[in-house]
Amino acid sequence: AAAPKPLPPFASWKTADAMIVHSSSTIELKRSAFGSSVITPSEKLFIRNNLPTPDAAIVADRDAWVLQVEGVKKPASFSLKQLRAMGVESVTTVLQCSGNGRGFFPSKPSGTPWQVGAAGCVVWSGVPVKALIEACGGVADGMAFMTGTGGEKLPEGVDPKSLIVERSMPLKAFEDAILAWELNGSPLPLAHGGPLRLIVPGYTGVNNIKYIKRLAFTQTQTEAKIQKHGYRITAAGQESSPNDPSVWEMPVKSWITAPLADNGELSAGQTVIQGVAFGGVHAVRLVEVSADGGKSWHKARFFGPDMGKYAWRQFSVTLPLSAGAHKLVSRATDTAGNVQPEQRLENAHGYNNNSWADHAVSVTVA
Ligand code: MSS
Repeated sequence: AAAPKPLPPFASWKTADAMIVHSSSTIELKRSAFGSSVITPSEKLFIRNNLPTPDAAIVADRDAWVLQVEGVKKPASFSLKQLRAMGVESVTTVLQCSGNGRGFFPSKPSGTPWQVGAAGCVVWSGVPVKALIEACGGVADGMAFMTGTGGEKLPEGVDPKSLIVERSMPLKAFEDAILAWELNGSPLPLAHGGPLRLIVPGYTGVNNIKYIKRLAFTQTQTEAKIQKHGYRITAAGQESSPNDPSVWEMPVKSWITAPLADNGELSAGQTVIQGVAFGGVHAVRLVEVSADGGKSWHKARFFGPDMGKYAWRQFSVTLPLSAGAHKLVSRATDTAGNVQPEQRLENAHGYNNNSWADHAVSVTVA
């Protein structure tokens, strides 16, 4: 096997042996490294960058960072220092890449073959977007989308729309959104969007714009390529079209984190099976676990603190495992009644994989 790739310098502070480095801009957490506490330590949070990370100079003077606000009654610019004085809220969310689980698509869509680790459950603190809107006299009439723009410097001589990380989402997304400057109790690291990041609870990773420089309320979706053609659920084998559904709210999902086949030897008897489950914009209500690939199901119990509807819950169930091979799977249901499906939704780019069958763990008991 090839030697594991080293962490890139901007992420050198990550726990190296817990991560899978696909490339310098795509780093996921190993399935064996989620642990049994609800919060993912920042050192274990995955990284996905569509563009090179900005220069660390942008976090040297955090308070000087400027956010431009448009599509409100009174458009204005605010420094991070001013934003801090406008209000504070804290929200725990699952941050999950739209392509998490792409690695399980037999069609091998292009893009990073993430398994389960392009996800974490973390605490963000910052100013509610609602407070910002209020300070700006309200959303201007006729706006249907909230649009965030990443602060990366773009190379000269290329059409900015082809590269810029700019995403639009339905206007209602502002309700629980925050502009965060803190992650898990520390100033937001550059790798995760410091000094300021848009957090849209329940929406897939790409909508959570790092180093945000502009927040706009708009009548239409941005013309940026990452919105128009990227991150859409396109039928397998087809070219993406702006009419395909955009990847926004996350569907209900769960996966087992222990035991794993490579966890050492399992001996026959009572076995604690555990994992994580979440419902996107809805809380997760129920998790069932099967040790026979989905033939019979057992209700799991949630453990640990409930960090709110946008967080994941840790679940566990203790089942007697006999000697031999077992296929462990979990199936979550959210409070809206959505049940994690057996099969993935086939799509050209491998987004939103929440198939319980794809996330099965095969273990052998001695
Ligand atoms: N933002 C910006 N500005 N840039 C970039 O690149 N990316 C995305 C988000 N945001 C970006 C942004 C993605 S795509 C994701 S996932 C996320 O982010 C991640 O995060 P972290 O912190 O983990 O790295 Mo897929 O859907």
